[in-house]
Formats: sequence, structure tokens, C-alpha cells
Amino acid sequence: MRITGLRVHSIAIGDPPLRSSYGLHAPFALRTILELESAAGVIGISEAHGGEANAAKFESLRDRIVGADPWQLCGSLLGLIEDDVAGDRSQTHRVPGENVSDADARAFSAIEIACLDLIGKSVGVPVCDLLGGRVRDEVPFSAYLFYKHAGPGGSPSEKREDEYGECLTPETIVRQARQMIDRYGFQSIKLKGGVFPPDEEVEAIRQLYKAFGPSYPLRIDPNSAWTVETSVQVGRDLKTELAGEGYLEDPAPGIDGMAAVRRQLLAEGITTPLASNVATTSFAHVREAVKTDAVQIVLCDPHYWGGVRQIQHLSKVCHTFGLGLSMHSNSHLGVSLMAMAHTAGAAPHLTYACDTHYPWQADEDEVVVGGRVPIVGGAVKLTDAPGLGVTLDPDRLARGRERYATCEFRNRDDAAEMRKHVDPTWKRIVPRW
Ligand code: GKR
Ligand code: MG
Repeated sequence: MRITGLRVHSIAIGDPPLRSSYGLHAPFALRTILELESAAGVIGISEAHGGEANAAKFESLRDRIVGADPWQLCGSLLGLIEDDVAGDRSQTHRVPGENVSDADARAFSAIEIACLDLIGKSVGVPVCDLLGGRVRDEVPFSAYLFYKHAGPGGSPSEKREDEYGECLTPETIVRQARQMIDRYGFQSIKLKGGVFPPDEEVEAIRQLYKAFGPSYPLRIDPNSAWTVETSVQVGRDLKTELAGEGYLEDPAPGIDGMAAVRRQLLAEGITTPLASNVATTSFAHVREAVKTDAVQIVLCDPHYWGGVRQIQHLSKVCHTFGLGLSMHSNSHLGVSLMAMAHTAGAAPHLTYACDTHYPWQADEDEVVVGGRVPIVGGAVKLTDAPGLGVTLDPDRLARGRERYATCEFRNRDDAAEMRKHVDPTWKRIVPRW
């Protein structure tokens, strides 16, 4: 099999004004859709982070991709992820801390996934089965709650629906959870924190616990916005609410900070596990995290860790060292959702429901045939459809490209959005509280 065509599509998708410790989401999130076409005319696809730099990275690899055999291509590109150092990385695209090798790992991931889709579609096998056989037919996701300003995102002329309205209080966060659970059937809940003083976020988790009870595991993720002391205090305050399958995600910055939080919590008999996609973003970080007991649950992401097969390796490593494994997400469409679902389907030791931003995106932005991928009972079904199980709808893709061409954004900058719309003096301070 030979790859005869590579197409790189930069698209923009409407994104509501969601808050995090990075700032505020812009009205458009940027994605890149990759198409690899074989000589037989079969097309493999994947979805990656967007903007100019990412598209340019794929273009720079064009000569190595076109003409290659998709069964072998990833072997020859392994150098892109070999430099697996525990540097100062971030999985949140385009925020301070991201280093150059991230761009390589992200490009490798998208190429690997598109190759697997191309192979799967050529031989009539789903990606999760291609990789040794699925370990589950349904992949659970959690309700991913965000503090949110009023407004639907996108451009005002599009007259989009603002499904969740303004959610800046514990009561409106509970309402948001209820709406999401009613619509998608999620069975666990994650709150993106690091936005308001910790007491307010603790109160939101308490109200969620009151509203949904202990059968809905809860997680809170302030993206390193708290000091070690504050993190420990939150751990104490939410000892009951985060028990069971709950967790505290990236409360404090760095492996050392996380390790200090863990030590203090354990000394007080609080066993709430610490999860991370900020302190652990590479295999080298996992080594450090195990040594220091800084992280008990790794949040993987096939878009960052080198694709689906690297997550299979990570799953084994986590199992070996007694770590849990969950999955991180960023704003995305259905191609990414299916890549995440197939990754989870082929990772035996994935022990928690995955994150997804998918409820925050609207059908009008979806690029796959048939529109939005269904989430039912909180899960995405892995069917027998070949490859990732989705194909591109040319008209939908054209709309995404048109939005990209006409929108003003070329990379993600949540801090700039925050200054533009909420507080002209805002700066990201880590830790803030
Ligand atoms: O979408 O603002 C966001 C999140 O904060 C995202 O960028 C994070 O990478 O979801 C992510 C996380 O779990 O840290
Ligand atoms: Mg996180």
C-alpha cells in the first residue's frame, strides 16, 4: 500500500466562553484535519490541534509521508517522539510551558492515527481491533463541566444556541451537570477549576455531591492554580466528595509540588488519588512521578503521547507501577472523539471514564458524515465500522475551512481572550491561590 496524497485542512469550530486557569476560550477553537489517500483511493483521516504552526508541521513532513507505506510510515517517523525528556511541557496547546518537541509528538500522533484509519479502512477492520483486539465495546466519558460566561461562541451572525447559559456559581454548575447528564447519560463528573477562589470551587463540588450522590464519581482540575498548602486544604475539605473513584487533578504545579501534596494528604490519612496531565506529559515524567509518588493516575491523550500505540504502552506501564489511567481532552470534533474511543478500546488498563469537550461543540461545526457522534449512556460505542468508524463530509469540512479563513484566530491564546473580554489586567499566575 502506498500513500499517494496528503491533505491538510485548517478548520475553526465555534467554542463557548469557557474558563480555566489558562484564561478564557476564544469564540473559535482551531483544529487540523488530516487526510492520507492510498493509491487505491482509500482515505485515512485524523484530527489534530489547529492553527498555522501545526499545519506547517504537517507540510514540512510531506516528502516523508507521500510515497510511504502506511504500515511502515510510523517506524520511520519515530524520531519525532524519541526525544522523550521530562521537560517543562503542557498538554494545553499554546500556553506558556509548551516546548518544541510537543509539535513533533503531536504531528506524529496525527499521522499514526490517520495511518491506522487508512489501514483499517483498506482491510475492513476497526482501529481498536487492528491493534490486537478491543478490550471494551463501549468507552465511558465523564461530564466535563466548565465555569462559563453567557454566549454560545462562534460568530454573532451565526445565531447559535447558548445551551448552558452563564454558569459562574455552584448552583449553575449543578444545573450544567444536570443538563449534560440528561442529554448524554454521563456517569461521572469533572469540574474544571482554577477559576474562582478555592472555597467557591469546593462549594461547587459539595453541591454536585449533594445533587448526584456518591454513585457519580467527582473530579476537580484547577490546572496547577493552587499552592501545596491550598491543595492539601482542598484535599481535606473534599475528602468525602472525592472518595471512591474521584480524584484531585493537577492541584499544584510540578512533580515536586504534587509529591508534597500527596505526602501531606497521606500523613493525614487522606487517600484521594492525584491525577495529572500537566505534571506527567511523557514517559520520562511517569518515571519521576512513580519515584516520588507525585501522581497516582495519568491522564493520557493520543494527540500528545504519540498516538494510539504509545497509549497501549502507557497502559502497560501504568499497570506495572500500580497507577491508574484516564484520558485528557481539549476542544475537538468527532474524528478526535473516535480516535480517543478507539484508543481507550485498545488500552486494557484504562481505569477511569475519559474526559471529552465534545458536548461543548455544536452539530453545525461537525465534519463527519451524519453529524455528531452519539454519546449514549455516557459512552461511545465501538462498532464494526472499519478504521475510526467515521468519514469526512466534504460540505461540512468546507464550512470548517471557511470559518477558519474568515475568523481572526491563528493560535490559542486564552490569556489574551481573558484580557479582551473579562479583565484587561489579567495574567496567568501559577499558583494563584
Ligand atoms: O479546555 O480550557 C480547557 C482545559 O483547561 C484544557 O485546555 C486542559 O488541557 O482539559 C484540559 C485538562 O484537563 O487539563
Ligand atoms: Mg487536566
